[in-house]
Amino acid sequence: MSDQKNAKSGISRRGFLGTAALTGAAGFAGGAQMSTAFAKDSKTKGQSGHVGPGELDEYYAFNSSGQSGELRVLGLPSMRELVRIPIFNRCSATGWGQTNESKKILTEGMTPETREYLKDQGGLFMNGDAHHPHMSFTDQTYDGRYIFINDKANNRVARIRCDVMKTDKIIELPNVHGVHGLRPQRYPRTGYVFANGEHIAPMNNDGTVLDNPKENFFAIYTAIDGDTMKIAWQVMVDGNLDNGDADYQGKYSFATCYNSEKGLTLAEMSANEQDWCVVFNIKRIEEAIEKGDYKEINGVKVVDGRHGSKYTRYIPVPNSPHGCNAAPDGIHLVLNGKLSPTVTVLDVRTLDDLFDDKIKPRDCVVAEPQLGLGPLHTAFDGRGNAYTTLFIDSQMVKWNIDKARRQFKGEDVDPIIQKLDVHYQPGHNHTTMGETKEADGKWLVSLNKFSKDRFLNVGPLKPENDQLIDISGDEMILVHDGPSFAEPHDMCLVHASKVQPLSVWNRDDPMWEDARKQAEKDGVTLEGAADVIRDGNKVRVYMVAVAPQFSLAQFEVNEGDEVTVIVTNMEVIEDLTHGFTLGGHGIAMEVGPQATSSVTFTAGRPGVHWYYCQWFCHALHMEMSGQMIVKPKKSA
Ligand code: RUQ
Ligand code: CUA
Repeated sequence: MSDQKNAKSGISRRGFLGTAALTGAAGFAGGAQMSTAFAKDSKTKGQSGHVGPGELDEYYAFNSSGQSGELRVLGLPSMRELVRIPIFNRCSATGWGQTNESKKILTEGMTPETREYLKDQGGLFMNGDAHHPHMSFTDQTYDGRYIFINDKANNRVARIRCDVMKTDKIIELPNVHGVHGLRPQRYPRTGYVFANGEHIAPMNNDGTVLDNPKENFFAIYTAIDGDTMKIAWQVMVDGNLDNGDADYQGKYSFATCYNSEKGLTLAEMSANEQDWCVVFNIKRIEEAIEKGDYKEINGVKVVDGRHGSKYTRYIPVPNSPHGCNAAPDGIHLVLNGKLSPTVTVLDVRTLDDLFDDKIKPRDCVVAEPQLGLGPLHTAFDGRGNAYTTLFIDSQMVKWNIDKARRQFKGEDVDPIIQKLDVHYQPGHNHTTMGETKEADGKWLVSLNKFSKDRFLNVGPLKPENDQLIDISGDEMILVHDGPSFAEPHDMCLVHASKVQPLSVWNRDDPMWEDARKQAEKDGVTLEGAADVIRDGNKVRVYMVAVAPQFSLAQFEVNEGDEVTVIVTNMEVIEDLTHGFTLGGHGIAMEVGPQATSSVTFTAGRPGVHWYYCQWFCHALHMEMSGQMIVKPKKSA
């Protein structure tokens, strides 16, 4: 059955197998029997994925959007998209990347070098590659405070406040080239946010060193303080770093490595039969920082964690491992083989002995089941089962961790429970609450990179396909296809009870503290403003928005003035978002209920220009408008 369906994915199969054959990975065997795939008719049984009109979903799905650079919030199981949170992208609707409030967040965590580089190019990165969204933890489960997410493209990590569902911090990581894996510390709380540097480069990448990667190039692992969003420390490692996770005890964190060879070409990168998982000893690294056993590089304390270091251990894993997933039992860590048809399972209870040199790295391996071709990521149901995506086979494989351990010890037992076809080429997968001690084993989402024939043809750029799978029973049942725009990279499935967002902003929110300080200096009260303050050639226009009017129906400035418009929305009821769009000036911003937003621009066009509210807020929404009069230079 799976072969027929996978015939459609011939190109990628060949491509991927080409690599596997090249490296000999296809020959690696963990010893398991391949069980037959069977997919159940989705209508026959299982829990209902239907959420009727007016009903609420049981879970939030925080879905990274890959190269779109934003975070999408869906309801699960309905898979209805609820809101988009701009982060690394420029958002036309909300003015993210244009408002003074968002620009401050986008620029304050930049390195001086980046600020200098962007000086003549608008001052901002306009793109991001948002891969791994994860919620903050307290005591091994989600605490509803923040979502952290990485930007692989421009080396950044962002934090999203779950009370207002807006980004509030973005920092750039010095010394890092491509932030890939990202995970928050689970215990006692977050705590650290761990970020993997994927690409290797010279430590001081200023052009003085350009070659000999084996000697000169490194990858950097970063621990960020999730409360302050300041970098706590970094560790220099051998090889590169792909995905990562943290344990349930707060002692160790992990990263897979796929280019231990430090190669440049594909052949070089995949030459070794084994790469490794790097284990970081958090306490020892903290002691190193305390004792001063680090080098300060570009303002960051960098600990040497290369081979032989007491701060790290390198556990050999076949072959170019990708996903790195800690099981909710608090014991097992699954490393997904990618070019190897296996996953490698570690028992984290062995790690103390490994760091004390009482055992060898491979002694930490307690299972290595052969699952199928292209294992990328694994999710868990809290009942001892694991679900691994098989990219090349286009399948989800359900297997039992305990059985895999017994098989590894030589018992004649097959850990594979079921293989389900998914459509097509799955990357990440995620179970409800599956990365917490409260994993509830209800739903699984397979984030498939290709959709091929599953939807109406929309031309060469096809949607991807996020498939909902019922895992509440003994069998996986495919329930729903969810098309999505580039790229549903990863998601985090959080029970709705963990998140309590506000419906209107608090007036004392720090988001607009700069605007408030400036208003105080100008003798203006934001909450009742209808003021135009001139300060040389700077003009600050303060107004209030209450449906269906702005408190200023007109304001006047001179050509060439630097104009800042500060709008405060004084609605006290939910859903009354206003906006400020200035025609012909490329200016638009969202102003949420009880929020203040501001934007600064140059009045470069003499004449009459209308501004209007772009959020439909009232029967007289069309009338919610006003005029900016720009007096030409000669008459001014
Ligand atoms: S990695 S498809 Cu960027 Cu999340 Cu595995
Ligand atoms: Cu306010 Cu439309």
